[in-house]
Amino acid sequence: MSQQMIAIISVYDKSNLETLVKGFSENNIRIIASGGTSKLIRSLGYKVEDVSSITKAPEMLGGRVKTLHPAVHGGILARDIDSDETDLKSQNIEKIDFVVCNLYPFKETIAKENVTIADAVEEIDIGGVTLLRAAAKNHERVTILSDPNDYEKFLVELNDKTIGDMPGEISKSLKNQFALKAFEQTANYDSMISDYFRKQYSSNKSQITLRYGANPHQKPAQAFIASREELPFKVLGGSPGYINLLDALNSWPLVKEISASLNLPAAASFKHVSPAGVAVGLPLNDVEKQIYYVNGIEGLTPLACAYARARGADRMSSFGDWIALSNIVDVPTAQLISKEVSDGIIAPGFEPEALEILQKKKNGKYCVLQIDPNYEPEQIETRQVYGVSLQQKRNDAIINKNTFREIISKNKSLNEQAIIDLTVATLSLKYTQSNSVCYAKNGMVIGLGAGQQSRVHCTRLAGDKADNWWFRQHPKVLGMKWAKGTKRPEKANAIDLFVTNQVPTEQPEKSDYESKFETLPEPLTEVERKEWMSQLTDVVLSSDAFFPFPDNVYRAVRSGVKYIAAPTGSVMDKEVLKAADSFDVVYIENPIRLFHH
Ligand code: 93A
Repeated sequence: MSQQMIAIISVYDKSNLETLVKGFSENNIRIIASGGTSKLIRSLGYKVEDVSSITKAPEMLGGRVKTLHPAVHGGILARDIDSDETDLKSQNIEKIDFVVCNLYPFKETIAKENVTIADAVEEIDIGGVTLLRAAAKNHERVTILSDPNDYEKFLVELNDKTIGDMPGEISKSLKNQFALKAFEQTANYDSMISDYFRKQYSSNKSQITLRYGANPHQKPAQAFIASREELPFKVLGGSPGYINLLDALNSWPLVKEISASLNLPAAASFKHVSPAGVAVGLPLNDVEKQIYYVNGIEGLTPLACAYARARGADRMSSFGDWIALSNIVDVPTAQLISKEVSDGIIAPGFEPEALEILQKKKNGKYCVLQIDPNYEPEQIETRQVYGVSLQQKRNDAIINKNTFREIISKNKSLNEQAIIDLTVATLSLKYTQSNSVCYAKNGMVIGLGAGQQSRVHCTRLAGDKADNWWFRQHPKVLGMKWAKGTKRPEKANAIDLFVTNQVPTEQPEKSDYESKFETLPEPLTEVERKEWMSQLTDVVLSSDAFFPFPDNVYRAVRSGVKYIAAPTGSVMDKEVLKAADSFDVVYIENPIRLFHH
C-alpha cells in the first residue's frame, strides 16, 4: 500500500463535504469526483480530478453516465489477489480505497405535487447505487461512506495512525458498519422506486390504494404484495378498507383451515379482527333455524347453514360483520347475507347469481373479495410497530383431530362431535386476538372471549356469551311477540337485555325496550334460569394458552363444558387437572400455544 490512496466522491447531498475533503488532502489521498462534486471541491480550493481523468470518457447522456466505467468499478471491486492485480495492470486501472456517495433524492421528488413519471425516472440513481453496492460488496478492502454524518467518525480513524499496518487504514468494524449502512440505503432506495412504480403500473393488481388506515386521519394507506404480480384477491365489489383487509386476511385462512381439517364447508363472521362467530355446515334443527332467522327458508345448503350458525352465534357482535366462506358462494347463502347488516365478504368464488345479489348490497358498495384458494403466503411475515420491524415465521400450525390425542384427564372418552367442535374452537383461537378462550357446540363457536389481559376474564366473557346463546333458545325467547316493524338488530339488542337479566327499569330506556314488543315477555325466574342452564351439556372449550388457576375450570363447567383443550405448562397444572377430574371433564393437552396479535 505504498502507492497513494485514492478516494472517489460523488454526492448529491454535499453537506459536510469540506471537512471530509480537508481530511483526505491532509492525509495525501488523491481525490477523484463526479461533475458537480468536483466543481464544488475545486471551488473550495482543494485539489481534485474529474472522473474522466481515469475513465478517459466524458460524462454523457446529460449526466446519466458519470461514473459507470470499468476504470471506476474495476478499481473499487478489485481484491488484494494476484489475478485481480494482473487484470488491473493489463487495463491500467488503479485501486480505489474510499468511496463517498449519496443518492439522487428520489423520495423527495415523488413527494412533490404534479410529479410526472418522467421526472421520477430522471431521479433514479444508477451510478450512485452501483458505487454504493460495489464498495459495500468489497468492504473488506474498501471503505464506503454513504452518510455525511459519518464523515467525522471516519476522519478520526483516518487520522489515527495506529490502526492496521499502514497509514490510512480503517478498522474492520467501521468498514463493516459503513458497508451495512450502504446496503440498507440501496435496499430502501430500491423499495421506494418499486413502491412508486407499483402504484403507477400495477394499481388494482399488486397494489390497491385504501381510503385511509385504521382511522380516517391515517392517510395515505395502501395494500400491496411485492412477491407476486397480483394480490391474492380480486375486488369484485365495493372498495376494501384497512380493517376490512385485516379481517379478510385473518378470516380466510381460518375457514380454509377448518374446512381442510374437517372436510366440511366453513364460515366465519369477523369484527375488529376477531371472530364473532365461526361454524361448519352442519344441518340446523327448527329451534336453531328460528334463532338464526332462517326459518321458513327452503333449500339451505351446507354453506348456508355454516353462515347461519356463524352469524347467529352472537348476533349483536356480528352486526356489520366481515364474512369469510370456505367454498364457492351459492345463491341460498348469498340470500341469507343479503338480509344482514354486513361490511364485506371473502370467498374463493361466487356463483353468478350469488355475486349479483351481493353486489347489490349497500347500494353497490358491499365489499366483495375473491381469494385465490391456492395462494400460500411467504413463510416469514414482517410488520412494523412504531418504526421497528418485527419478523416471525407464520403460524402454520395445523390443527386437526390429531391435535386432540393427548388426553390427560381420568375421563378419556372423546366422540366425533367433540372432535369437530374442538377443531372449530381451537382453529378459531388461532385467528383471534389474544388472550382468548372459546366455547363451541354443534360445530360452531357459541362464545368467544378475545383480547382480554386476564385468562379467567376470557373464560368468563366467553362463558357468558355461551350462556346467552343458550338462553336465546329458551321457550320464553322463542315465543316473544314483537311489535310490528321491529328490526333484526333491535330484536337482538332486546333479547340480549332479556337473557342477561338486564331488562331496563328506568326511563327512557324502559319505554324504549318495551316499545319493541307487542306483548311484554315475563322475565326468566331464577328457577327457570337454573333449570335451563342444567340442560346445556357437552360443550367444548379451547384456550390459546394454559390455565394458570382452576377457577377457569369452575367457570367453564357452569356453562356445560365437558371437554377442555389447552396447553399445559403452568405451575398449577395439577390443580387445574384435579378440578377437571372432579367434574369428570375430558381434559386434552393441546401441544401448541396459539397466541395471535
Ligand atoms: O445518473 S447516474 O445514475 N449516472 C451515473 O453514472 C452516476 N454516478 C454518480 N448518477 C450518478 N451518480 C450520482 O450523481 C451520485 O449518486 C450522486 O448523487 C450524484 C452526484 O453528481 P454530481 O457530482 O454531478 O453532483
